[in-house]
Amino acid sequence: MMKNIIFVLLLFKSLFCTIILAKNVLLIVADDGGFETQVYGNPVCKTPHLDKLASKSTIFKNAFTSVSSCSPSRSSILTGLPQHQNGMYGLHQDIHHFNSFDEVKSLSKLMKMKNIYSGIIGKKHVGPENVYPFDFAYTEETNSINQVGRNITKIKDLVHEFFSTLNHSQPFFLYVAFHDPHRCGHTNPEYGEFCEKFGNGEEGMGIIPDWKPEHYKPEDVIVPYFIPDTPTARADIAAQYTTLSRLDQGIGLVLKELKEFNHDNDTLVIYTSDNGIPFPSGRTNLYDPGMAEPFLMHLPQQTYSQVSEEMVSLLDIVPTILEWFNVKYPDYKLNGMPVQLSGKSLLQSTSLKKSEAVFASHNLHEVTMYYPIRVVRTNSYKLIHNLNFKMPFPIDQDFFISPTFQDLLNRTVEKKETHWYKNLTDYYYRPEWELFDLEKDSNERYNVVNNAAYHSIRTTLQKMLLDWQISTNDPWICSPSGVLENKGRFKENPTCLPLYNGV
Ligand SMILES: [Ca+2]
Repeated sequence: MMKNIIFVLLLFKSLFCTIILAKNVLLIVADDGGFETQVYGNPVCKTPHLDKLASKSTIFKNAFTSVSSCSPSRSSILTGLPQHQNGMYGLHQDIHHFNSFDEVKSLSKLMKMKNIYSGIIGKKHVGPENVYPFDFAYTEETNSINQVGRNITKIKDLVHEFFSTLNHSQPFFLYVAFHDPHRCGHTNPEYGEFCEKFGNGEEGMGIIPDWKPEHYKPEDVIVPYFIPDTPTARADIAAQYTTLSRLDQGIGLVLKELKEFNHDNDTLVIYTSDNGIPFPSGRTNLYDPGMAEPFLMHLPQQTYSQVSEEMVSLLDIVPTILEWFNVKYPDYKLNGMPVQLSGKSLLQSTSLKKSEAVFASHNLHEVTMYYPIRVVRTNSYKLIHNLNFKMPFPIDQDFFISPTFQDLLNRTVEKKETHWYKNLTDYYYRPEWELFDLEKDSNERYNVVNNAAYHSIRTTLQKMLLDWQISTNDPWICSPSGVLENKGRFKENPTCLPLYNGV
């Protein structure tokens, strides 16, 4: 009896403390970060600060982005809406110029409306400003992206400044968006393929005082199944690891500032990445190397680590943070259609319960790269719909010039062994539908969509995907075999009218 009373008291104390203290959010997002960490099973790449965070976090093993492209993913993280619903169909910068719809109620906008102090440090890459306002902002819009996204001493100082300007009665939402470990050979080749030399103290590289670069030998790196095992790719991965050491040490500095300002016991901390790593089948793809993401969630005063196998989406971040702040998602319409969040809060996710599925939606990356894809993924299966399947899969400028892809191109042209699990022809030309049995084929090698044994699975997944597209007002719902008519006499009954185009 006494034991039970003590247990109830302890439970009450724990809930009470959580209710009183739980008021802030720190969201840390890596740029093109993957699973090159001990916590996700890579013993070579040294990431002690992420490991430390993981030791007191829920480690999600089945977390997925809804789109494997930077701006679209960041817009989805900050709005809880897939790219086809929030309007950020491709990259935001320069000629690409994609933006979310003006009426979208993003997280930072909702935070401002509720008088929660919002800050962004690092890569913003979304717009327009009126949809994504922050009270405290140091981003590529007004600074060098390498300074605010890779110079971890500068990032530490900005986090310090954020906390110094904070009114302590005010809750905060701080979004630290590192630019590491993104490639930089396309824009700043002088710093190496992954900017792994930027700030390393060598002549002409500048110095980041807080960074102690880790170096790796190409022969020591772990080559994932989707990357060709060649000396070139190994050197590329070794550079990526060095940049990851800067990200990891930067995260350590941010968390140290959080502690020094006494917010380590009242802040929900989430760590994830916007999209897959910049290698074949990774970024801009919705195969698992492009879609699966690291995801750690630390609750205030959490002192233990636990693993969750639950299927989670980066679309779940907005519902999670809104529940955390007890903010209701507003009722409103976008382009005349009511808006609902399709994600779920993860605050109750500690019981290892399994969600049915996650969904993904990709349209472009760069403006020239129109290749819409829709995906549903369960624990056991993945169904991919390549809407523009008759077109070769497009390749972005940054990835094109990378050593790994150049090596792959050269080896293919010269008819040499590629040491890759695919060939370029299959990579470029994909069937309209791809279905993978992930329990037997976790590397997504064998498309079973036309296998009669999977007919009912295919039908079920197609129905789930269609339902999600309807619930998220996907304008591509009839593509590629029909045209959606939803105005005039079709207003009350939107219909896909057939094109008879043979698809
Ligand atoms: Ca990215």
